[in-house]
Amino acid sequence: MSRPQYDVAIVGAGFAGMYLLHRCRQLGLTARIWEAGEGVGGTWYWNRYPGARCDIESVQYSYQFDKALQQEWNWSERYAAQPEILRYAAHVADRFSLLDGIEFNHRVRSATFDDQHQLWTLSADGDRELTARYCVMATGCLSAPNWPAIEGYDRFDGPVYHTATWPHDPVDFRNKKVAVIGTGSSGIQSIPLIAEQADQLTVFQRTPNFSVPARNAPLDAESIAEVKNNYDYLRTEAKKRFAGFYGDYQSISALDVSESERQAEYEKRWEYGGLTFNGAFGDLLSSREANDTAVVFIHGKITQAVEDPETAALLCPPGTFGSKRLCVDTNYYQTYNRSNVSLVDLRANPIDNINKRGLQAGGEQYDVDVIVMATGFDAITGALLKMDIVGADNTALREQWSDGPSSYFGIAMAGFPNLFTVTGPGSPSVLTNMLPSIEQHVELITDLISKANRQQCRSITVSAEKEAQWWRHVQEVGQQGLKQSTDSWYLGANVEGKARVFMPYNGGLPLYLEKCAEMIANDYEGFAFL
Ligand code: NA7
Repeated sequence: MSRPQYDVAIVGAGFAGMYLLHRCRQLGLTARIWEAGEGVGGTWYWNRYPGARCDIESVQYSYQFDKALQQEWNWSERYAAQPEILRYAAHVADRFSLLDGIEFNHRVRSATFDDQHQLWTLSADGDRELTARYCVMATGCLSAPNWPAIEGYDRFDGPVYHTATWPHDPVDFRNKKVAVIGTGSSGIQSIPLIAEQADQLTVFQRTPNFSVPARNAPLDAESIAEVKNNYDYLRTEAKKRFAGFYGDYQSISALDVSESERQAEYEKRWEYGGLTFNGAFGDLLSSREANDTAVVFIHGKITQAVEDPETAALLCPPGTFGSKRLCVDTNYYQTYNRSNVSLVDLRANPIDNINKRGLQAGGEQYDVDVIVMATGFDAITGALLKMDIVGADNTALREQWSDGPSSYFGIAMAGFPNLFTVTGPGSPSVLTNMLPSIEQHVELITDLISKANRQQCRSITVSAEKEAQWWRHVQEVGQQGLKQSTDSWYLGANVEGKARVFMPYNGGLPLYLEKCAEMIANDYEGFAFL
């Protein structure tokens, strides 16, 4: 087939896929989305576990490409819960008439480049195929669930749920003995709510995480109006921040203030709630000594909150503050004071197996009715590598990335003409507010495609040399600061056998935007239009 069905095939109908479809249409490109789920929303479609909530304030975790949309939508809470985010996604799909461009229940199994005709063929179950000149993977950074290799899932008599693929009907934990495995953000959000319902809850923790209170609350009309009146300014300010969202950030060193000033600053931020705790001092992630002051402060808070000293000690993270994404919770530590909640330390007692009645850890049997896997994701590369992606000259992405990923600006790879990734490895992605980062990538990718079309080109390729240069820079900035010092999903350390490479771009959003602007100003340096 020499003529493709569409200009652009898009995989995924999350926030990236939806904006891609809209932007393609605005630019006069024909586009089609294939989406595995039955509705829009991407990661928010799948992650329906109790307590699932955004950790960035909702007024910032939203699209900005359309001023009217920004003005008309009203968030009800400081941190939107998953159902509200899903309603927002559905509203966007409806408002921009996107649904007729999306085919749901289409899980893409493979994407293959046809060298002769310079087009991509996607295939999904049921022998369905789609051809397009360009293919954009809008598959998300946190969308391939991590199922740890534990023996015996199928032997358990009860249900095993994963937070990342939660059932659509609410799960009833009443009168149930429940095991939760994992204490990352998903565990920390769901544990307090499961504990309120369940008869007994046993939490199996391998590594404790740092968590700060969300201080979530309803948003009043006045504060919404204030944001809306200043949106342009606030969005511009956000782009000047390392993590892409505005807030109260200080650049001074934690070591340049007195002990009492430092405590007062931490205390103020603990009371305010949320991720701006990270902004207390400018060197928390670059100086070990400064970092230790935050560690000691949070350990103190945990020890105050948790009555049993042994449990409190287990909940205190031993490592670096902020080298993993800081969690934001509601009543997490206090939950361990409930008489129906207990904590098992998997470092001392690793899981032996899952069995008919529950699970065994450190030789001890825990009988439960339900198991909840809050074990996270095969992050950033997982969703891409689950598909068979084959580029020019039969090059498989899995082979190209066997020692770890590489990419040009996180959006394209040498050897894979006409293929783009939204927030791929080497993009600021998960280290930033995802929605604005997604929008920026979508605009860059569709501008590239549009330029190729204007020039009547059939292919866009990436220079291997330029990609290698970008990737060296990604690794260089990845080494800066303390983030590398901890095993995390940024490094692929949470998935057995995964290559250890710092995957997101750690240079900060402003530097990334500056580099993008340079590349564009140099006539899209590194890209060739043929
Ligand atoms: P995370 O943050 O990756 O957390 C997963 C948790 O599961 C974490 O505590 C892991 O411990 C634990 N885990 C993973 N594998 C195992 C095994 N084999 N045995 C025991 N425990 C295990 O995922 P989340 O879904 O909570 O959050 C992901 C992001 O979503 C979050 O950062 C926010 O951005 C939103 P470990 O730390 O690996 O020892």
